[in-house]
Amino acid sequence: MKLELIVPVKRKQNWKRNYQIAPLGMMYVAALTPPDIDVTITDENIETIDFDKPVDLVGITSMTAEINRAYEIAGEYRKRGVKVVMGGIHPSLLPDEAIQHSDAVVVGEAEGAWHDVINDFKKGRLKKTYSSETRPSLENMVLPRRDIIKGKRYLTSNIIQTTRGCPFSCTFCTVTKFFGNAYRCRPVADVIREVESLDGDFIVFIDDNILANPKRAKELFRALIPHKKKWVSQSSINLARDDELLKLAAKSGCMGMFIGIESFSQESLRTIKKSVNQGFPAQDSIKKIQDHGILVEGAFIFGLDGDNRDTLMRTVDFAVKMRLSAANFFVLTPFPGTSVREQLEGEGRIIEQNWSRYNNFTVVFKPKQMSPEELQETAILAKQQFFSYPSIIKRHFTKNHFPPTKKTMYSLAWNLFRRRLTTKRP
Ligand code: B12
Ligand code: SF4
Repeated sequence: MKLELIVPVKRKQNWKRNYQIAPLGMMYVAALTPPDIDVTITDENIETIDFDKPVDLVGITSMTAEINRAYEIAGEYRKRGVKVVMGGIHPSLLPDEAIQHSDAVVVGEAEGAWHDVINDFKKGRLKKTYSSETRPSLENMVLPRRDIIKGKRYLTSNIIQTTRGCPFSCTFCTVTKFFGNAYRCRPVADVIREVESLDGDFIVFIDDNILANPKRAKELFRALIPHKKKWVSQSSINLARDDELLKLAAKSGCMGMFIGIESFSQESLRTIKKSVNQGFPAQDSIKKIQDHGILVEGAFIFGLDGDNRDTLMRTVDFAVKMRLSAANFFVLTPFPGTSVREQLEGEGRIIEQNWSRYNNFTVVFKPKQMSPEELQETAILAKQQFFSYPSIIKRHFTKNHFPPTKKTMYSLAWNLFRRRLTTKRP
């Protein structure tokens, strides 16, 4: 039996090729597939789908922004008589929609559900939906199938997930809805075994917040030290509030953290329930993390009810002043399943239902203090200003940072790449 797993991309973006990371979710689904099945992964980020390749079953993953393309792909296969199973974030949030375009939908994590799909398919009795009865344990997980992806075409395939779920419930975020409020951690020994199985010394830990349980994070960082890896991840800003944690992160090879700063307004943080950021000035925390040699890439949300053009452009000035190594000015996006969607829907403020515009760049709702057009222009201007040459120079070269370190040079290369994208409209 031949199984084809597909990662859709809504439009060809060749510039992205060498900056893509390998698709971990599909590498897990492949690893969960019984060994008698011949499984391949086709990732549209780096290759073209051959719809006429003979396959028995197709699995498609999708975030919201890619879902229209995912449905298109499903249609092509179904036209050829091939059964299609959909899974991942968007189909899990809206299974009733996804089943209109597929033969079965896996709601939630594949562990605990995928075996039933395969067994039922083999018996010719696919059900419409599948899901694991309980949240899968992260002990003794299978190792993602890195051997079947075209590893050399990615920036890296050393992607590891060490935790799932998030104890916080920020109103705009899908993570808690999908992976749950309980913070599940893989045993540190399992993670280290996976680290040891990798080639190369650079790792991306794609956890949503690698240190939501500081005791466990310290254990992980201590165990990483002897392996002398360089790594990046995502964390909450309270990394700065625990000196031991911060020192261990740096010592274990942390080069940079992607941190959701979201807003410098305490009132806005309150309305989006970003409790972990409240009550501490972000600037002190950022400085402290940077002083430990860890680069900070910040994420901000544009379009909160307290935002206007001036406050947003002040955010950009601030991000430059704080010498963030990079910044993302995401437009608030009411993804399905989030409480911000419920709120904006209730207030009749959603103006766009086309999922492909739900990409964190396009304005799909009516902001409170601006027109949608003004918010759109401000978000574009913010990127252009932040990635302008004067800003890049100011953020990377100071008297204290001379001569530039290898880390600074990586950050510089990342900024020059990001700069090329600032002229592109969504
Ligand atoms: C890495 C990542 C990316 C990478 C993806 C690269 C790659 N090759 O994977 C990049 C940087 C490209 C990216 C981009 C974006 N992302 Co993103 N991303 C993530 C992140 C942090 C991790 C994804 C991951 O690997 N998870 C781990 C794997 C194991 O989980 P998984 O993919 O869900 O797979 C499991 C199940 O879903 C299931 N499954 C998945 N697919 C399938 C398919 C089948 C057939 C089956 C049976 C099962 C199944 O099985 C897997 C094992 O259990 C998630 C957050 C998260 N926790 O998932 C956000 C997340 C998916 N991203 C999100 C968003 C919003 C975006 C962007 C719009 C903007 C942004 N914030 O950058 C863009 C969208 C892209 C676009 N074209 O516009 C949202 C999605 C919201 C939504 N409703 O779509 C998330 C959830 C973050 C959040 N805070 O809400 N992202
Ligand atoms: S934004 Fe970050 S802290 Fe908030 S719920 Fe999502 S993953 Fe958790």
